Amino acid sequence: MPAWAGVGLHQVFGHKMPPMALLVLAAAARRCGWRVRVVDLNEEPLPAERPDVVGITVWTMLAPQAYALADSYRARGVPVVLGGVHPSLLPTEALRHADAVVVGEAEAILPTVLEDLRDGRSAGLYNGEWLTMGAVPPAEEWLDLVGAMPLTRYIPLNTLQTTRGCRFNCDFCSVIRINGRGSRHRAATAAAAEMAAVVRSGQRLGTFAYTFLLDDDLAADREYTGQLCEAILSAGVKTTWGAQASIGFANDPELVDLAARAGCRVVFTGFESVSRETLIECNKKNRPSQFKEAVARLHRHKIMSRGASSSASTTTRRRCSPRRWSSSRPSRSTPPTSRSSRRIPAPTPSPAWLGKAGSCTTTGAATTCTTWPSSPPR
Ligand code: B12
Ligand code: SF4
Repeated sequence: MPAWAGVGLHQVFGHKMPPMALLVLAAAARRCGWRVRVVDLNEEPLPAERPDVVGITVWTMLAPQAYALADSYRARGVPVVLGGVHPSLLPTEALRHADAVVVGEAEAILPTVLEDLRDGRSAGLYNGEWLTMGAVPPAEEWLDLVGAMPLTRYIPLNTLQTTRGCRFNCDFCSVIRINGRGSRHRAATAAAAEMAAVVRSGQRLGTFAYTFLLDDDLAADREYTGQLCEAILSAGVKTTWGAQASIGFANDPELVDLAARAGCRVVFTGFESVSRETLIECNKKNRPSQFKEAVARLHRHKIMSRGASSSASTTTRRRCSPRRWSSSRPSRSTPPTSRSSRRIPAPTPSPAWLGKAGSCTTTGAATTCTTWPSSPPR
């Protein structure tokens, strides 16, 4: 993982986590016989050893560092594969700095890519595939790799991902382009067992028992979230935990109560704006009029609410007052942008796994995608 530049969430809030993409991919590579090492350049120097193949995860904000790193390895004759959000969206750009680029989720295709690079060939672009969460290597297969990393600066150390995908389609977000529409999840009992293993491992390493779920929306499938909380309770997992969830989570009193009993202490919500017009403009389904009660409900259950908001729009800037934000109601002075013919832009070139992508239309509060798979495989 390339080192991050500047001062962001990473430094400001101390939310530093082990690089999950590299951990699960390392576990996938081990399944087909590779010896692996996961290196986070935020925490350790570049190893002097010369690997057979280098894989680098690339987010847009890390792309310059990632490309420079890739170029330096290739200059030494080491084949490089790039993957992650940024190369998935701009694969031809990434391919200028790599021998191979994987678009989308990589667990299924990685063995082929590694074999090709080992044998001195490459197809250039490789298309990932949405797997069921059951096929994603669980924590038991990568926890030893976390143990081998310099851990003292990771807070939280304990992370896991129980679901992939999102049922929404916010304009500014890349998640459904990588992980698809809908939500796939690990069986609740398996996820609770994984959480227990992660916590045990973390405690062995001397960290405090807090676990962060990397899932994009813990409210994506509330029935599943309920089952997960029940499973955590019946497995007796001793941890407090935090998660990201859309506002629907806090609007469900029973679920909030259950989650609190299962150890939930922090919920991150993308409120994004207190202006309904701005939210409509970016295809976000939140209703600012609900924010105050939603946050109050979380607080009543001793769950901290942390919210992201955007400053990208003039409406947002104008209306966001730190004192009034949770109760402010937008006026109807700015007409919302018409959403009637929304299209999801496909990456270039359009990879096969996005072949099913098509047009999404929004009517009122509902978004319907005609050809995008509404529920990826479970
Ligand atoms: C956890 C997280 C964080 C943590 C990071 C902890 C860490 N060290 O990883 C924290 C909270 C610190 C964080 C911060 C930020 N984040 Co963040 N974060 C996430 C989140 C929720 C999960 C990442 C993750 O681990 N996913 C699980 C892994 C398994 O999925 P994955 O990374 O997609 O990997 C798969 C494929 O992409 C591919 N792949 C990935 N890497 C590689 C490498 C190779 C070689 C190959 C072959 C394949 C491959 O295979 C993997 C397995 O299928 C994602 C959303 C998401 N769903 O991914 C956003 C996300 C990565 N974050 C995002 C953003 C924007 C940010 C911030 C800029 C927010 C801000 N405004 O400050 C900051 C960045 C600060 C900085 N200094 O750069 C965006 C990135 C968009 C982009 N274009 O790159 C995402 C996608 C969220 C979004 N809604 O769009 N984030
Ligand atoms: S709800 Fe969150 S994860 Fe889903 S599309 Fe919107 S910003 Fe992305």
